[in-house]
Amino acid sequence: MFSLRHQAHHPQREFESSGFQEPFERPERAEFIRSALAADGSFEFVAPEDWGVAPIEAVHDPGLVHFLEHAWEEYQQAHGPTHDVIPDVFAMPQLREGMGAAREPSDVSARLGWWCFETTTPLTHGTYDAARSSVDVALTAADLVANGERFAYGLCRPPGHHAARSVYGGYCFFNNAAVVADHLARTLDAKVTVLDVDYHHGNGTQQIFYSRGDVQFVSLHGDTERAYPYLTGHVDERGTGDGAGTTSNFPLAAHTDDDTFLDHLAAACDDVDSFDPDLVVVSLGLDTYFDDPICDLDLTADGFEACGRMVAQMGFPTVVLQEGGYATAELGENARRWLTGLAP
Ligand code: Q9C
Ligand code: ZN
Repeated sequence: MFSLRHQAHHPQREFESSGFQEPFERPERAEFIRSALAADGSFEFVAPEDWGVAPIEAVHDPGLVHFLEHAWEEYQQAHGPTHDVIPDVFAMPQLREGMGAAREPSDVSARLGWWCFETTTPLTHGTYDAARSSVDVALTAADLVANGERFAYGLCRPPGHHAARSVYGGYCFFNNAAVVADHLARTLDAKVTVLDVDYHHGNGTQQIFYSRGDVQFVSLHGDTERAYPYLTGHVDERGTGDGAGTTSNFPLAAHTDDDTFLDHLAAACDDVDSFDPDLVVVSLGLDTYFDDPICDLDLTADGFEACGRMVAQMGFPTVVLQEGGYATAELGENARRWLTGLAP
C-alpha cells in the first residue's frame, strides 16, 4: 500500500537541538522503501482507497482534525508567506494551575501550541492531504487483512505513533496505527494488539488506548529516561480501568544489539500471546538500526529479518505500518528484510 500523496508533506527545516536542520523525516524515505520493495519483485502493490475522516475522528479530537486541515492557510493570512509553520508558544497546563482548564485560543499562533507539543513537526501546504493519505494507506492495508489476507504492509508517510488523541508532534499528525486498531476492533468486534517496535516510545498510541480493554499496546523502545518522547514508556505504565494490564513497555539500553532486542521481543510476544488478539498491528520503526542518525540502538538487517520471523511465528493476521527510520539510504533494504522475515 502506497500513495504518492505523501510527497505533499515536505518541510524545509526542523527546529531541533536549538537549531534549524534538514528534516530527518523527508519524502525520499518513502521513495527508497517503495523502490526496494518494487525491485524485490515479490510484493504486490495496491492503491489506497479514500476512507474519509470518520475513522480518524473515532480516535482523534475533531478539533485537531479541523485545525490540521486549515492551520497552514490561516497562518499564511496572519504571518505569511512561510513554507513551514512551526509553533513558538505552548499551552502548558501549569500556566493555569489552580485556575481551571484553559479554552482553545482563537489566534492561530496560540492554537499551534494548543494542538502541537514540540518544534520538529512543521506544517506545510500539503501536510493535511499527506497525513490523510497516510491513514488511507493504513486502512486499506488493514482492510485486506480483515478480508482474509494473512499479512499486509502500509507504507505510511508521515508516520503516526506520537500523535495522541488531541495533540500532534514527533513527525506525526494522525495516528495511523491507532486509527487502524480502533477501526478493526469496532468493525470486527475484535481484540487487537498494537505491537510497536519503533525506537521511540509510541506515546500517542499508548495514550489513545490506555483505558481500553479491547486494544492492547505493547512497545519496545529506547528507554525514555534518555530518549524522546521522555514522558511515557516506563514499565510501570500498565493501563487503567478496562485497560488495566493491556499496556506493556520494554525500555531498552543504548546499543542494544540484535540478540538482546530479540530476547525482549520474545518477552513482548509472550504478552501478546496472553492477550490472544484476533489481529496484530505492527508499528514498524526501522530507527533501531545501528546506523540511524538520531537513535542509539544497534540492530542490523539480519536482526530485522529475525524480528519479522518472530512476529509471524505468533500466528496472528498482521498489518504492518511504517513509522520511523532515518538511515534513508538503507531504509528500503531494512524494510524489505523485516517483511521478508514476516512472509518469506
Ligand atoms: N532531541 C518517529 O520516529 N525529534 N518520530 C526528537 C530530540 C523527534 C521521531 C528530538 C523525533 C521523532 C516516528
Ligand atoms: Zn521513531
